[in-house]
Amino acid sequence: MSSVLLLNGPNLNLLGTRQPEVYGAQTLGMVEKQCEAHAADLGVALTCVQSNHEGALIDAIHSARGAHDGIILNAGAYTHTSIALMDALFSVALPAVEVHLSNIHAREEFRHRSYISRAVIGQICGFGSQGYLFAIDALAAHLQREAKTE
Ligand code: CA2
Repeated sequence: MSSVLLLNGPNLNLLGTRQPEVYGAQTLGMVEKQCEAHAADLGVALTCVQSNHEGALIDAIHSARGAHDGIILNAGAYTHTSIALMDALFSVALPAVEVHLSNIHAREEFRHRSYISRAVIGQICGFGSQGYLFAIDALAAHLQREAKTE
């Protein structure tokens, strides 16, 4: 059984409470429950963590090394600013998938740049909370391919 860390960054604890037209109506708890069920169907153990603090997100990424096989990350607004989060992802060298609820490329210019993208195997954005399920599929398939070639 493989193990994946699902990490959500700043303000994503507010999901379902404001701006449902942009971020959907589901709470983070609902999204995490769906993700856990979907992962379990694929034989993946999912651990969900959310923090509003950059350092705590970095610590969680560091702790993933040796504890998890891969990372799914929605870094929120840190996506567009945090070289430190990008460096943390590079430092653990785990396969990671970047997720955004909204299509960041169709929004304001400042959301088009992602530092996270440089350190991940792929980015999924614009599909709302379903994007997390796509990310689980993509990462599970990647880990299976990796296991076969080992
Ligand atoms: O689309 C995404 O998932 C984002 O990562 C969400 C971030 C935003 O800064 C990124 O550009 C794109 C913002 C998360 C804010 O979440 C809220 C949820 C509900 C109510 C208010 C904010």
